[in-house]
Amino acid sequence: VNQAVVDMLAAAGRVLVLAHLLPDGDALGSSLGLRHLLAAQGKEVWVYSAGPISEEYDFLPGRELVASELPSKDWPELAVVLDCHQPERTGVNSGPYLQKLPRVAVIDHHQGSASIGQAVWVDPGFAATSEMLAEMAHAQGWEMIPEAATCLFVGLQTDTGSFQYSNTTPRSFRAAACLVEAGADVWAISQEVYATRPLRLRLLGRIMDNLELSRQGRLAMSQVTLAELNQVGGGPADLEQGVETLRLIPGVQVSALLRETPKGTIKVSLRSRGRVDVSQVAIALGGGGHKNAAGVTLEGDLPVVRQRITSQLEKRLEELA
Ligand SMILES: [Mn+2]
Repeated sequence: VNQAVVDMLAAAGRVLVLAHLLPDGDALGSSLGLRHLLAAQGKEVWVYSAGPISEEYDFLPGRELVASELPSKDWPELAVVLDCHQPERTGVNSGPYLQKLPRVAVIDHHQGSASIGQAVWVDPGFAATSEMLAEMAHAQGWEMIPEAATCLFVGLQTDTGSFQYSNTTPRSFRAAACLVEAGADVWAISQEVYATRPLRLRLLGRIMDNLELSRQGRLAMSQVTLAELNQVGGGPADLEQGVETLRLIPGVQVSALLRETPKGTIKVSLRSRGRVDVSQVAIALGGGGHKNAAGVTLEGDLPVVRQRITSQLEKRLEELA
């Protein structure tokens, strides 16, 4: 636990909490979890998220409190940036807003160094930002109300793939145990988070139709065009399952899913199992992530980007051989 962050949180009465755009379970779970922890201490908390939020997280306690507008500039005494450490990842407006605040704290488990913050706690050894918050709350003896426990559990559960990914450690299970003790209802949460939606299965069908296995089945590549996405309906969050499923194919060491965005860019989601570090590929191209899960957005036509990514990933596989 980072003492500078703890001190900054203790000193602030009005706190702005924000995470990265297109929030996943950990971004939202850690934001709302921290909100509940601080509110239980009598602090005023503003949770901000600029863009659309996937409806599967509608059940999170306090979801209705997430504002799509920033508080007036003199409102927060402190902003806490969660699950990312670059201000621009929190949105177009919040980036410049954060630069003007006197105090910013960062709590994140992604690799890299923070470009903002007077108190920075970035540790890729944690499976989730929610795990960091659970551990901090425990260490500080903060009251873990059931609402906070639920939100943090969702963050920990989703970022560990239900405690299946290699980022899952004894510490993750200890944090999970504390959260369940404090009132996180595992079955109720799992039903919400892992509900099977027909739309997602249809998209999964497209992804499997477009699947290409190469390098003796070690590399899995697939794509979704904007036309296919529009035809089936749904948004980026509906593709998550597909991204993960590619990696689960027996023998696959590295997988990539490419998707055309409405802006004309290509969003590349990379996954690996074992030794291949896909974050190196993503960072080299201007993206980010973890060893086994990373991503990058690139300009260019789908076939060109696909070729570029394929050759990068093949190179990584050859280096290991
Ligand atoms: Mn995370």
